[in-house]
Amino acid sequence: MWPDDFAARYRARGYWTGQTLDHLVDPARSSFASRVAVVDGDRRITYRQLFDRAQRLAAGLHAQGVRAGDRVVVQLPNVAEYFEVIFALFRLGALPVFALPAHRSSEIGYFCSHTAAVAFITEHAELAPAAGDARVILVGDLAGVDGDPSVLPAGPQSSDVAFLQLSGGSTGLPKLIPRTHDDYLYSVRESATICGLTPDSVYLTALPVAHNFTMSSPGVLGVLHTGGRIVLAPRPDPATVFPLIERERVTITAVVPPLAHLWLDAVAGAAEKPDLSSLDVLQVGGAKLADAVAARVRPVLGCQLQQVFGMAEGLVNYTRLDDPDDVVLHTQGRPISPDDEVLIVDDDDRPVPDGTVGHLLTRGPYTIRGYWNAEEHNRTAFTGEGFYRTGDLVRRRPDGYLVVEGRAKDQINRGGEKIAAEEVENHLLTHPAVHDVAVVAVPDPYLGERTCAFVVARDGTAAPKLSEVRTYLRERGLAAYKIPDRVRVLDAFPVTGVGKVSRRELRAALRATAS
Ligand code: J2J
Repeated sequence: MWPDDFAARYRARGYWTGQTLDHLVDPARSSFASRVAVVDGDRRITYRQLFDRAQRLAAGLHAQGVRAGDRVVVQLPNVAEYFEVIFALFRLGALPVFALPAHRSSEIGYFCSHTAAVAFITEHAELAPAAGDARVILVGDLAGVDGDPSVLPAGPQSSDVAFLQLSGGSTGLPKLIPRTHDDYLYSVRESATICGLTPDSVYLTALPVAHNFTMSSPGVLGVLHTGGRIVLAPRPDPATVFPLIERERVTITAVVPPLAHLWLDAVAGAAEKPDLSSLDVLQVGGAKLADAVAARVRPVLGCQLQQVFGMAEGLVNYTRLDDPDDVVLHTQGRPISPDDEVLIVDDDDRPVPDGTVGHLLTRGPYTIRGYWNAEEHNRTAFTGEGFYRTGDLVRRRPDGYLVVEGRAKDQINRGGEKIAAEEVENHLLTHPAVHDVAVVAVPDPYLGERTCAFVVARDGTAAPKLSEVRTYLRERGLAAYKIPDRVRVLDAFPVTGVGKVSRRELRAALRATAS
């Protein structure tokens, strides 16, 4: 948590207002209670209906024993129930732990046990065994969880942790990110302003709704804060999304670079063009957007591009809607807050001049000071002064805008989906024929990066082939996006001067054999 003097400053400057997330849908707060908040297929749910249902669900969960501070692993696709669940949990002061729909027994088992979760809410009955002691509630059974809201105890404090978000991670086990009501709401409110949201905004949720980008930049919470409307897309493919944009007159949506690419190609190649005339803003973030793709957004889609460089740990950078093309097409934006402190440093933590690539460190009013229950990891993930080491390599232009130039963390960014090399390596090390393994990123024209596992076989055994590796990891319950795209067998790994596996040399070897 933030030291007292920082917390006092963030309150004094009006960043932390004392509000809690459950108030976003409170009809008493707003003039838009009768307006539609969420569209899910044929279902149209007003703010008041969402609020009432969340209250009743909160009471039902309370009757089942869910209490303030309890953890509840939430794994829901883009469905209306997601909102009922999170606002019920916010009301109770219980902490959603946001799993992704793609997560399987390995991840779910870890989230449930690591957080000692009391419940696991999912649409995947087959994942129930992974939940351990947590009570499993299937999405179809949620309607039956109901109670009388008048018996609910008082809600949470704004300085409390509101939920645990997932870190992209670079270590063996995923880290959990504790975000408070105060800090998250600040980023949501400012994001809504920066992204020009109004009560007439219609936001299409194309990415998974629980991802930090979709949730808060400005995302679904930004829309609810402003009184706009959320349209849930079950899938992000053009055939699903374009008719929804047309029908619901969507004004803003958020995608990762490969999706931007796909949508652009679909529109450019369509004999009969979809009507995307309502779309004002296409936000692209999660991974580096290629200049060539950025340049096509306005000519092909007829809308404004906004680049978003954010992280679930906090700091979010945006290009602004009135920025010149030079900024929008070639930078990843600048921070939300005047109190976002950004340091760009060399390998010894010494600041580098503007224009020089260095490690991005940051602290501020909505950036965490530590992961949840991870004291040892926190000692290296944060500086002594509380700056978060993002692991990103960036350059700051004289105008203050950031350009992402690469990454120092052992992570693969597969089209916006983050994979911790060590997590996959640890799974593969349990394979009987694997002596050693290193998972690295391979450049890919569509996804930006894919993964390659370099394997050294155990003496006297044949190294597993790609198909075996894939089956093995799937059976271990790893999410599909983390399963390597390629496997390379080596006799030994190249090592650095200090005896560590040289990922740089492995990547270079891949490039050499690819050309
Ligand atoms: C290059 N790399 C980027 C970008 C994120 C808004 C938008 C995205 C996220 C997100 C988010 C990038 N160009 N435009 O939480 O609120 C890489 C960086 C960063 C990591 C964070 C949000 N945008 N990245 O992607 O927690 O490496 O958050 O540190 O999933 O994604 O990943 P994540």
